[in-house]
Amino acid sequence: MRKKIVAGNWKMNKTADEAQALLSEVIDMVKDEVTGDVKVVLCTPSLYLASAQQQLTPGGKVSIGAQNCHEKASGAYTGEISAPMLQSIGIEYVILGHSERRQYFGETNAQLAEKVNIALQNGLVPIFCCGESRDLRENGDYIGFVKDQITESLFHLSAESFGKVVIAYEPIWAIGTGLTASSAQAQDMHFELRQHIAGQYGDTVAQDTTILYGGSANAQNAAELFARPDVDGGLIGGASLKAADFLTVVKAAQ
Ligand code: 3PY
Repeated sequence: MRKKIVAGNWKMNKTADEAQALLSEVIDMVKDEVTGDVKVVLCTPSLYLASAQQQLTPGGKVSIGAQNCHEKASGAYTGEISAPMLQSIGIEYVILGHSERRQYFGETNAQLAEKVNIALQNGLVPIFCCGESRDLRENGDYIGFVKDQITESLFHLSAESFGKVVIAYEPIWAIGTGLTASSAQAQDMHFELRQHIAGQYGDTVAQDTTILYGGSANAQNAAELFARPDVDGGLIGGASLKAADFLTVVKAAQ
């Protein structure tokens, strides 16, 4: 079923004490001030996942997510973390294919298909990121490019498995640049992606797919972005690092 989700992507930020304080603040604020039906996911650095998970109140609106996992279940992959490990400490979500992972760690659509598989096999909800570069947006078939990312990493899934995936459209030109897609640009792409999904899985699955917008979404622009019919919430970078800003974004989605 299509859900409203606001996921914070903390990236490689916060010391342990800062992470604990931010998480407590967000949990308290969400408990006291968020009444609507919106799922809040905090994707912390992997080092803090276990303690973050223990800070949660059972049955609350907040869940914890990882920012990546390896495509293999276990083995000699120094420094990596696996989907079974995440599942074993109760983690529910995992971001896969963020453009920073694609750019700095060379992740490919084919590799991401494997990561999606292992995440699903271990009961994790993949937040699958896709998005085009600025050059492509200005000079190329950027819609086709993003559709291909989805085709190559997700369309091997059965409709049932696909239905468990959350998609995050994050134009690379809007990540860490302070530029944001206008709400019309976000809506246009989300609409295109929903059509693409409908072509593969049918209308019901497409309508039920949660598609988040990411890329400098913040307290100022979230309400306008989330008001668009095909934008089901956000994957939030910088604005998830301050509890008050993040809360404003969460409230914009309810
Ligand atoms: C951003 O908001 O810039 C992000 O990359 C979120 O993932």
